[in-house]
Amino acid sequence: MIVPEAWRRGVVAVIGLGKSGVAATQLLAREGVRVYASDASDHPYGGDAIAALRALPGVEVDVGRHDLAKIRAAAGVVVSPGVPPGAPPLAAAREAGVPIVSEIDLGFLVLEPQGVRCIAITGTNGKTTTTALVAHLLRVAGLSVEAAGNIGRPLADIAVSPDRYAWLAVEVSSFQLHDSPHFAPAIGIVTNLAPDHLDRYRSVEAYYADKRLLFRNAADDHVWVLNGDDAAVLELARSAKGRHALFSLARPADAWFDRGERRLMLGGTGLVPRDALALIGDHNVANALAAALAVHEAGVSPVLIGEGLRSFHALPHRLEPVREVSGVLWINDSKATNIASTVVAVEAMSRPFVLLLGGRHKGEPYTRLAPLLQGKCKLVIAYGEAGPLVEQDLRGALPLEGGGSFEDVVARARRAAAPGDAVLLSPACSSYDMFNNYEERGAVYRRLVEAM
Ligand code: UMA
Repeated sequence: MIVPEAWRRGVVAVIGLGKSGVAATQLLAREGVRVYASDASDHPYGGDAIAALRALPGVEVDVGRHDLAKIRAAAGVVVSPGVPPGAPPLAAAREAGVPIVSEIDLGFLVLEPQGVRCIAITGTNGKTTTTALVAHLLRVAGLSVEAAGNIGRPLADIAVSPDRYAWLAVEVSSFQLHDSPHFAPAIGIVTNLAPDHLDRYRSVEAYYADKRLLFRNAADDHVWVLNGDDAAVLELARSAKGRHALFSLARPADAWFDRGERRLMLGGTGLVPRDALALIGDHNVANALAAALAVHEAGVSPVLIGEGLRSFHALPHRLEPVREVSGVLWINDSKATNIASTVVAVEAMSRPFVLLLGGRHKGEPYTRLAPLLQGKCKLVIAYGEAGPLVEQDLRGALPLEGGGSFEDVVARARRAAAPGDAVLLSPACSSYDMFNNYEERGAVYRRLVEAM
């Protein structure tokens, strides 16, 4: 493994003890590096896994605080994606000149010499579905592959396990790209770009600048799979070395949607009819085209790609049809934590619907939704911390109600929906005012719907 020599002489500070910090600590300890692992919270995301870290030789665990003196004295810092760059432990490390790398960078440093090849997937929306599609298509083609990164399994966790893969489909968020100077995927996908995470970035440009770091180690033999319909994506990649391959819903491209024939195409070759893809909405056709193009670049034939596309199903919490109750289709899109995702969901709807909108506000106005909802959406139920803001932005544009508890919100939706309608949970907000994360929000929604 390529651990910097200085790290072996000193102590490495791991900041944040969620999944990423736990895996990074395990990996460093295995390599004989001494670790100071800390988390500001009394209840770190890592939960029970943290107790086991204390038993590892050379590992000191601090929960409920970061000892800034120890961090300043460290030989290096490994940071979790959820820790903002301005957080005190990182500011202290920077001030003291301690090099900071992300957990994903550490994982990549270890895995690359083993010959693993990465397909990295980034963009604002569709990353997780596209990552799952890439992994599924490679698996159907008989290749050994694992999905990793933001989708759930840290790269450091793969590096620590004895499992070996030929390929990794790595979902990378802008947070993960931030301190990743060594990350160099063979193939990269950018699904699309839209404003997001304005609670963490001071501007959209700052957010896009982190996304551009995908190309920081671009080389002539790399391939970039880009959304040909998204000017911001093309601009982001403009000067990146390597081959640029485009997918499009609007016109013939390397991968494209033939709308007349309703068929997904790879150049001149048909892959599958649209109806053979079990995913709702045009945006998912774009995700499928991106994944198809990337795995084709990895050597998979169009016939096997077609087979994989036919057998793929929607991921939980992403425009996931839960159940039809008395003619009403309940859809769980809890993963929609920004306006752009909710726009995508609304555009994919083919029935009249009740929309559940709210949670913790992330900085963007909701006014943009009004013209899209008019005529399609029967009622908006505005709830959670963002409820009053949603009401303020959409009042007068369409029927609107405020909601109380999440149970109350679901009960109101049930009363308002008629046979032939849908109820769409696509909140455009984060979940942290009422839940631990969007998965929990989606799971509670599913439970309430299943109990009807
Ligand atoms: N913390 C500190 N000090 C601070 C700030 C936070 O100690 O100053 C601690 C928190 O108390 C917490 C820990 O840091 O215990 C959390 O770290 P984390 O948020 O990085 O959590 P992980 O469990 O390591 O999960 C991360 C990703 N989380 C985020 O980017 C916020 C997961 O993506 C990812 O699946 C996982 O690594 C494995 O790679 C989640 C996510 O929400 C799904 N991603 C965002 C998104 O998709 O929109 C980017």
